[in-house]
Amino acid sequence: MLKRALLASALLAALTGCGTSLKPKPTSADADEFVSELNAKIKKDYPEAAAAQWLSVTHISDDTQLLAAKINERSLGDLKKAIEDSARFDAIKPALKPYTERSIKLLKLSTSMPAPKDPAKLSRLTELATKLEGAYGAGKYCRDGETGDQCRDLGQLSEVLAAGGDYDAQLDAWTGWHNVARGMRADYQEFSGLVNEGAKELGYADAGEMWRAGYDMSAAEFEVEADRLWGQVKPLYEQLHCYVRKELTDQYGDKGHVGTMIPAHLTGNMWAQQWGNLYSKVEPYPGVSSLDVSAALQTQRDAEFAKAKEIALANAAKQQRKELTPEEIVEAGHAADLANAKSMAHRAEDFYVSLGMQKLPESFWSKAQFIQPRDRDVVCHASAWDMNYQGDVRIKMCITPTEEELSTIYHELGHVYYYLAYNKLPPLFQSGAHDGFHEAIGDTIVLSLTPKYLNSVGLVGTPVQSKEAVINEQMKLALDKIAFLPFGKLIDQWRWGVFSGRITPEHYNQAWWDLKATYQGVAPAVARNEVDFDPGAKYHVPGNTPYTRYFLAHILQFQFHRALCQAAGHTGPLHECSIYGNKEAGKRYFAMLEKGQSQPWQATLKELTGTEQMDATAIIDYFAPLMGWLKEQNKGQSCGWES
Ligand code: X8Z
Ligand code: ZN
Repeated sequence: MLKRALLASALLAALTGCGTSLKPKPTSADADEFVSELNAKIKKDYPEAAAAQWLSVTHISDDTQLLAAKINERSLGDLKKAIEDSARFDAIKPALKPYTERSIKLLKLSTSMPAPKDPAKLSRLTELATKLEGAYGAGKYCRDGETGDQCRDLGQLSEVLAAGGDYDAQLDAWTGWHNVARGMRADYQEFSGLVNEGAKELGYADAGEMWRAGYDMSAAEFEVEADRLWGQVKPLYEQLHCYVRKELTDQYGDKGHVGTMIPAHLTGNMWAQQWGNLYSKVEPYPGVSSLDVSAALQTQRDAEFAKAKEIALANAAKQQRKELTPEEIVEAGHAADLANAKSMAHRAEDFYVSLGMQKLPESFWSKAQFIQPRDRDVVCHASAWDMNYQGDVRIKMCITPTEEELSTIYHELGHVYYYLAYNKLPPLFQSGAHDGFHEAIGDTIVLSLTPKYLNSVGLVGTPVQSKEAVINEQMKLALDKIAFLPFGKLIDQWRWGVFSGRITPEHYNQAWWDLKATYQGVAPAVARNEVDFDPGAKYHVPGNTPYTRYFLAHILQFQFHRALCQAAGHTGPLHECSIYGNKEAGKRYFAMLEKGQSQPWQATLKELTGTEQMDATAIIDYFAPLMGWLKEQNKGQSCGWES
């Protein structure tokens, strides 16, 4: 059907080549038909592209990358053609039905990787995109003389940072991973140039403007809006920064700060984006409350290991053996990792089901990637997938038994439940109200994992009710949620600068660290230069995923939480609320998910929260107890930093 429409338009173009327009004006019914045929084509073509993409990141090889790049080339080419074709309805825009007009508008914004029309450039673009993501996924740090298994991947290097305590080992792990990204610099430069070209062909000033145009307001308005939200939360971050810098200095002496800034490799995280791993070192009231979810998860994993070894021993006994071979022990470890990862995912599923949502389909459990395979490179960065717009939903993770990973499972299932909820909509409406909504769904649920709830499922001990316990809990959460805010903002400040040409390749790295300094007050402890390409060490840069969505999500999730707690009839302080098991809250949440991006996000937000504005007062209110405490602690300190 669509083929016929495209053919007709090519014919018309030829007829009008002489300059006198013989083109009959399209009607609004033509536009309706265009959109309906396009939706059908997207639905038909999408599963193949998704399958190729899935294989290219769960089995990284030249072959899977070639196929993914080729299929992506075809999809982006088709998209380009469809967008061009839709331009014939520009002249009759006022006559279009709102549904049709919105569909055409969303079509133009449906990729963050707009492609140039030139076939050679399009082909090069998808080749580079696949190569960059593959390079990130397969990246390893080998010290002098190390080869093969001696080299460490991102997961292993991150463990060194999370453990903390050993300044030199952390610096080595940090530098090792960041240096992996050096090889991406030239490819990224070329890649961003091609994406920019594609955006300009669509009428945008550059790709950054195109990314900012996806928020039901002008790109310029969105930039102001993001700055406004950052202005609301910046004072919270400054207090946390001040306290953590002092604690690090107490611990590491002069090495605990770089001038007035926090050393990038001492935050427990490769990118200094979430600092939750510092909790045990900066706990306000040590010993008051037991909040160590990771320890409980590790215990569960150990129990799975014991079970798996027992089964293996029973099998060995059949061959008259009393001992397991080293290979059998590794196998048992793998089985235990998988069983434990699945049980963590079941824990998360249970929460969504308690809200009235469906159980995950059987295919989820058989087709998802839960743990890191031993026999091949994969992209471990967590993601959620809708493979076919009709129920084949998956996550791709390398789950380990830590609290951070448990939260990430809830995050990914938020995406999955969004997919399932809006699957009944036409494909062009199958997206988040805006991308920050998509990122906020699961995180909102994580805010309901209160000590009381965690205790009820055996993940922490009996909750303590005291002012000190509240401060501890809030500190733990703030190290992740408040610390993240400037990071969430700065990644795209950098990319927008690159796309607009304000940041030139000669200053890629300098500009990156300038932004890290300005927003986060974080600095590298060793000199960096323009051989380095530190932005490439963060997945979303080689993966070309816009990042402002996470900044917005960190504000929205508190807004959602406040609204859902209200719906659930919660009356006490917000941080005590868990919506577990509350069907009314679940109904309200699901109603939002079902809307996808069928209407401007402002309307969707209003339906859930009563307001059309993103607003940081919920996160500010939530952390009010901690902020009061931090201000006391920071009295007499000279807070802030010089960048
Ligand atoms: O990338 C993610 C998710 C997948 S959408 C795991 N997040 C950001 C990150 O890891 O950098 C979630 C929080 C921020
Ligand atoms: Zn996400």
